[in-house]
Amino acid sequence: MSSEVQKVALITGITGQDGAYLAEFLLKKGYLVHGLKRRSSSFNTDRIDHLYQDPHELGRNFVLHYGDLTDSTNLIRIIQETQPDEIYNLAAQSHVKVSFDTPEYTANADGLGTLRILEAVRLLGLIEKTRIYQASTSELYGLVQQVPQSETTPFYPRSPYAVAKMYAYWITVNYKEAYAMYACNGILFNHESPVRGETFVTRKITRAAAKIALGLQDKLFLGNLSAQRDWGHAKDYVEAMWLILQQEKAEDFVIATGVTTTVRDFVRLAFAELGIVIEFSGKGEAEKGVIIDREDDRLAELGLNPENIKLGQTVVKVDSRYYRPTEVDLLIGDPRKANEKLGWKPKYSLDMLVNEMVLSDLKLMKKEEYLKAGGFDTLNYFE
Ligand code: NDP
Ligand code: GDR
Repeated sequence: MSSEVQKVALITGITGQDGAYLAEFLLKKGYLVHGLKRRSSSFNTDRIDHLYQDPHELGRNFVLHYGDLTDSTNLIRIIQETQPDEIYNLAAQSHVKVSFDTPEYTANADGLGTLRILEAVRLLGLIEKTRIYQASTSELYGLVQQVPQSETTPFYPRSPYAVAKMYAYWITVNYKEAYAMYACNGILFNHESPVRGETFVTRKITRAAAKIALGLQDKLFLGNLSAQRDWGHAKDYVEAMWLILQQEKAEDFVIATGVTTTVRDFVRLAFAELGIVIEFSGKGEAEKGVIIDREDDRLAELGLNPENIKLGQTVVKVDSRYYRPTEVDLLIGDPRKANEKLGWKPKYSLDMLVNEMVLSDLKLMKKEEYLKAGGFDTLNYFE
């Protein structure tokens, strides 16, 4: 054990994709990790169950607290009790499309929630001690004005989510300037992983591709196939969050790969990983993706039955219900500042990301396939 004092981190949104990767990352670095989780009527800790430590054990370094970003007094109490050296504010209603349905709640949690954290640190006299990371987003750029987007590109948010995050961005800058707080924005472009929420487009695609390959689903319905995103891996991006809080001076950073891909191409890549070749034809709502070829060696390698993959079958269709009232068409990040000042570079390429996500979903869906075929009698197969 080193003689260094153990650092304490508080992660809001610890049950989400990034919270889970960040918690694992900080625990490996020797941190005492506190996490804020919401009360829910069913278990919501799937992504962090492997990190759980029994509260009856002494010397725990992973502790969860019930809380909510809409509840100031709760946040003040938890920050007072935990006295964190670093707060990572990752909690948010993070779905852009859902923010059009729940704009007020999104503003409260994503916008005012950030203010509540900053105010709590200030009121508790922790300005000197506590560094704050705010989960800002490439959605701030919104309507395309220039590419690639960097720290100096103007914002033009295009959803209630992005507008709420814009408030959070500026209140973080303001508290840094007004109170000399160490408070930073990481402007992160899209990042994904096998534990990405199932309704974000990459995961929706990798899950459906696996199900279609196993004959468990016929079609995948998507919205705007032409949207372009700069997709990285969450594992790389949580390392950048940590690096942002280890600098001498608080600064904001863009974290991105610098490569952009259409949703359509992500679909092609995901199916190709399973040995299924897709071609798109048609325009707008009439566009569709059809299986035009099959790689039998790859199917055999993955234990897939070629009979489930029928040439000429339409597997992707457009459903306008997934369109957004206002869309963000093109995101490409310029990560040069992070490369130069943080020494940060992504280790994952898009191909590696797609490979990991597709194979992970194939494994999950195989379990579903066995269950469907054999009921609970097949469960011991997985032991
Ligand atoms: P997720 O949606 O996977 O996780 C969001 C987390 O926030 C969950 O733990 C969720 O809890 C929690 N949460 C939601 N509302 C509240 C609330 N009112 N109070 C307390 N906790 C709440 O998001 P990601 O992990 O993907 O993203 C992390 C952060 O980074 C978010 O702020 C997101 O907006 C931002 N971001 C994400 C990017 C990405 O590509 N992933 C890119 C740029 C920014 P529960 O599990 O109970 O729902
Ligand atoms: P995004 O991610 O809105 O960029 O926000 P999402 O995966 O939801 O959408 C990416 C693009 O794909 C298009 N799309 C679809 N999206 C979804 N969810 N479902 C569909 O069926 C579908 N079809 C096409 C979308 O229109 C969009 O253009 C994510 C979130 O993690 C935010 O919290 C984060 O701030 C940003 O990334 C950076």
